[in-house]
Amino acid sequence: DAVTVRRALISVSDKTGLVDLARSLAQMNVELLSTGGTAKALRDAGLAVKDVSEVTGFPEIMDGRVKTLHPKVHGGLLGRAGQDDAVMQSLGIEAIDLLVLNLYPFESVSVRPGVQFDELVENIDIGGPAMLRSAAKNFARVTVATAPEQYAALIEEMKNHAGAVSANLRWKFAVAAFARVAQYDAAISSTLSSITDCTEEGICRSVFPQSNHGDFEKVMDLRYGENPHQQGAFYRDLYPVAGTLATFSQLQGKELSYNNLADADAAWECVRSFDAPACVIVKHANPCGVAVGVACGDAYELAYATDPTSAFGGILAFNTELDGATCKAILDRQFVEVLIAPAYSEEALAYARKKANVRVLQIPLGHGRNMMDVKRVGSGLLMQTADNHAIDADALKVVSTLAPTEAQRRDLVFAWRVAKYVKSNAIVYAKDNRTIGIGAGQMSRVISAKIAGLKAEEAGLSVPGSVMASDAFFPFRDGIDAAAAAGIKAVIQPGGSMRDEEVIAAANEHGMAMVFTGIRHFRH
Ligand code: 93A
Repeated sequence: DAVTVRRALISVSDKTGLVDLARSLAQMNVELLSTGGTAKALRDAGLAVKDVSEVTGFPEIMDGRVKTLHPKVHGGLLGRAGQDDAVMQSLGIEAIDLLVLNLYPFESVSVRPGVQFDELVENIDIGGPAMLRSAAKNFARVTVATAPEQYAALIEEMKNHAGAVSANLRWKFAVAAFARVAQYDAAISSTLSSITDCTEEGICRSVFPQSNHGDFEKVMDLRYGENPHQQGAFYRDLYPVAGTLATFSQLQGKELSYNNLADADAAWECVRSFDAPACVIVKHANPCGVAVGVACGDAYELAYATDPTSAFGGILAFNTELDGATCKAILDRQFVEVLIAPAYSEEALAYARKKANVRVLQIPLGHGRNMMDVKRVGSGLLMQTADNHAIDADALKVVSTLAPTEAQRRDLVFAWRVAKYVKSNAIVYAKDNRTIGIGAGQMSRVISAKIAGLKAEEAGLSVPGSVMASDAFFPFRDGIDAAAAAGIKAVIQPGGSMRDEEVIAAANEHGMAMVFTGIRHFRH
């Protein structure tokens, strides 16, 4: 009982993937209806689209507060095939078979520092959830997509069914739509309940909910926790953020463990912070090799070379499709716990199948970031907004006499990106877009620097000419002295120490370039 899609209403705040989706729909002769901003985006892309206001005969009013709240829209979504045909015909209500909608971004606006109360309130979507509910209730006839990650599946389904959508997918999407509305309303209610004082001067609120959202679903029980005597399970947000680990699918391999998932998250978050083809190898929650290349193959070779000993049994993540030759090179050479990539070539999958134990995860690339971090302490929770700061290469402040060269600048940015994912105290030595040595998790920064040098030596990599990133400021000049002795030529660090002057003087003495980021990336 697949239903052919003839007419679609598209109304999206997040315009990711919108044009591609609409183009595919248009190619399948679907008539497109849209609200103001969405219609404009589609017209700008050269697509034919009808305004909802033309359908309703009513303009969008009150700055968009009322645009789709109309019987022509809700009748079009809720009308039952057969049963409601007569009333629809007599009142000129045309059926809408597909609703593509994502809501006003209330959640992300609500955690933005300094957000004003009026803006928060304006981001409470009314028409969106109403339409989601109408479409989802009428899943017997209507398909409802609520997130860009669903578009590919929707289009594939329609292509395979001559423009129709199966009952199974309609049902799955309807359930997801109700979950989305529930989560959205929970976010509104918990945010508003955290506002302690609403005065004319502004609002006094905490970004943290009064109580736990608790909107998680269990994905699976794990064989055990971090250690075999502990029990473990993996839960994900009811509505996982696009691009994050929780959206993975496992294509083959042994059951995932607690540590696999924790390490996979570290590897994936690090690798997807790069635009160019990159490879990240993680061991015990730390990157032990990271490189950017022209393709996944050379990125892997360079990442591996940083620390071949630690790479054994590691978690390997790529931000591009993994090709057959690289997959073969990896699996012929080393033991791998988990492979992660946004896509795999047929040959890569064929090689992987020969090593049936290797866990192969596919995670669609996406720009979404988790907003909140949670850590258990005693019988309490520590909560913070996630460390989603991305380096702005143009905002680096040169503090040394010597300015970094172009190549050093590139390497500094690279090393800084890696350092963000290394446990503190983190020191990363890098050159030519690859790590040379990584010092992680030490209680003293100078020891981390020494470890980075030792690692490089162990791997037979030459440090002279490399750059160094430090996740937090140098409290003393000793870390700089140690790096200089190893041959480091440029340093990136937050700055802000009481002894910055002494540290900068040390850099100048050693003829090093030094830049400050003004941002710290502790990670524990
Ligand atoms: O302000 S609303 O609550 N009133 C409405 O009638 C309405 N209809 C759609 N918000 C409404 N929407 C939302 O507009 C959708 O949920 C979507 O997020 C957004 C798309 O607006 P535009 O197409 O103008 O960018």
